[in-house]
Amino acid sequence: MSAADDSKRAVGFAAVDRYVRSGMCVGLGTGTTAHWAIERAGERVAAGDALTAVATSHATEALCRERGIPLVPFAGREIDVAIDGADEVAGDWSLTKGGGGALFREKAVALAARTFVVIVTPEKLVKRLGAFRTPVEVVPFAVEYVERAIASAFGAQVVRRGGDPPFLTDNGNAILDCAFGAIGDPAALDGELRGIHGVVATGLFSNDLTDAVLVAEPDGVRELT
Ligand code: ABF
Repeated sequence: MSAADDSKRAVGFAAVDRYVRSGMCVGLGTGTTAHWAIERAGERVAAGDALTAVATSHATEALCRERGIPLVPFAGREIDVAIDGADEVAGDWSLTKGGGGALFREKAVALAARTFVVIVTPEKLVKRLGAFRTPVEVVPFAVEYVERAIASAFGAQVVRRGGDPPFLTDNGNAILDCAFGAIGDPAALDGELRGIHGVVATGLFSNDLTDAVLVAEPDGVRELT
């Protein structure tokens, strides 16, 4: 296993060990770091824990099934804790998420969870969001219209189709990746973008969503305060 995998494993395991009590319903995220939280949850189930999970993507559903973690529908019951990675974590704990295209369901689960735990490796920590392009999920029927609206409001160089080749999300929607530069007010920008007809969601997570941030440091897992 690579050093990066070791770090991601450590922080994924720590999130489950510190925040998931027996029998909880856990929102499980997408990506290579959240992968290890799923692995740890699978170990807990194998040891007899009656955990259940809500998955944030088809890929996460598949891995949960492989690991024997019972899945419940998103509306099925209260989510006790959600654990997920991020593309950027700003100093105020606002996030850029959705680099893998799962942003809508990730945000739905984070909003519904009593506690939302973010697990990252150190390079994800930034002063302000924006170096990573902001994913914007759009209904395909309106994608050209939304592209023009964003270009008109922020400049033509800001927006490009997400994915190479462009892909559809688990919800059947398109992704636009937007380079806004340093983002001073992620919540305000999220609201402005969602005001464009056709935009379903953005990868901008306001800081009030994040309850804990665990970082895999070389000498162990650090919990930000
Ligand atoms: C998911 O995983 C996405 O929101 C985010 O884009 C991605 C981070 O992936 P990784 O943990 O592999 O860097 O949380």
